[in-house]
Amino acid sequence: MEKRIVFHVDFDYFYAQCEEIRNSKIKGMCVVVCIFSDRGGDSGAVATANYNARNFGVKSGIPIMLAKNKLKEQDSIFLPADFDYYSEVSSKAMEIIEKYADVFEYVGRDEAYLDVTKKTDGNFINAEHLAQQLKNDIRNNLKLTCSIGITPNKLLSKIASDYKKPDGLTTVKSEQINEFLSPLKIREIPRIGKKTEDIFAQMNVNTINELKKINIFDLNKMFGRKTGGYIFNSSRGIDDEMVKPRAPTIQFSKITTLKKNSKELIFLRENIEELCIQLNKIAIENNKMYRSIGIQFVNEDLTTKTKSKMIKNPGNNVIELKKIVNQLLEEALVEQEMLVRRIGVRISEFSDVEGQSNITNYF
Ligand code: TTP
Ligand code: CA
Repeated sequence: MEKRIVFHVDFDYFYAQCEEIRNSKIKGMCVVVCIFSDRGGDSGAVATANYNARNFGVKSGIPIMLAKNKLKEQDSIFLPADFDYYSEVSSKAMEIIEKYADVFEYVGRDEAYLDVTKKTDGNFINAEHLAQQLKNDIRNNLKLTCSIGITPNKLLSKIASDYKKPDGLTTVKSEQINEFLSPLKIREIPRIGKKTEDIFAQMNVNTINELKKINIFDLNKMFGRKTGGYIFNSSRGIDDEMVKPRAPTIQFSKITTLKKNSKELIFLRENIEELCIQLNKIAIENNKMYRSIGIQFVNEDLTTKTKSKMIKNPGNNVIELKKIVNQLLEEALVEQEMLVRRIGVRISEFSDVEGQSNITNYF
């Protein structure tokens, strides 16, 4: 395969950094973004935290209560996650980043792959300059920092972007692959989770260098050919997967927690119609017409139910939106046994209102 240069761009402590951008006063504090379970009080989990908070052992997934305990002596702030706002920051950043790529592959709100082989003439020095420009660009425009891995493939770039965080830039050229990978923990290989790590730990295999000593036949025997082959290749930094053009799916949504859990049509209708008004306003402000309309229930046990519909002609008329949403609501309530805790509306499949363009919101 021809030599390539691939970037993996990953935004640092993303949700918490977005909060710092919005309010620079909290920057020196321990910032913890929480997903409250809407049972009131402190029940729920930490989505992410800034590096100040991480120093005290606060990280994604731990209970909010535990995080509060770890930070009780610190200057700290606990904020509820604001996904609409993070999506807005993400979409602005992605719009900038996209311009630096020959091929741009959106992965999620805070990461993307870029093939930059042509743009850099396959030269790593040019690639480092390009990556530095990209970092400056999003810092100057959005005050957002990211970490970038620059290597010959997606696998290595993903590992490299994580190597020096936050605000990192890590280059691994073909001739450096061995030296770079050897000392790393096998867990650094994407998709190797705790279970696989434990299996290898029992065999006294902890680093990638040690992993490389296991031959392909044994790996295949342990994990099957597909995973065995993946582990064998990954530990040698081999990955042929191309950067595939992929843009973020654009959609707007609004969701609300109901004052009381309910499955009563009239009560739910009142709430969802209010969301329709807010959502349609956003479409109009962004000069967008939409073709797909969907609703979502989050039930009392936190399971979800969705219903959606495509309309014939794109539109952004609030009366039409309410009409379709009401139909969907009635359909969703047939055979609905559980009470609904949160209710939401989503619109997508956009086209520009004539003469206008530029979308700045997606998630
Ligand atoms: P990550 O990229 O894993 O983490 P991060 O951006 O917060 O930190 P860093 O890259 O500097 O290590 O996840 C991206 C976002 O996804 C994160 O800001 C919050 C969210 N998230 C959760 O909501 N729950 C989780 O368990 C994880 C891991 C992430
Ligand atoms: Ca990140």
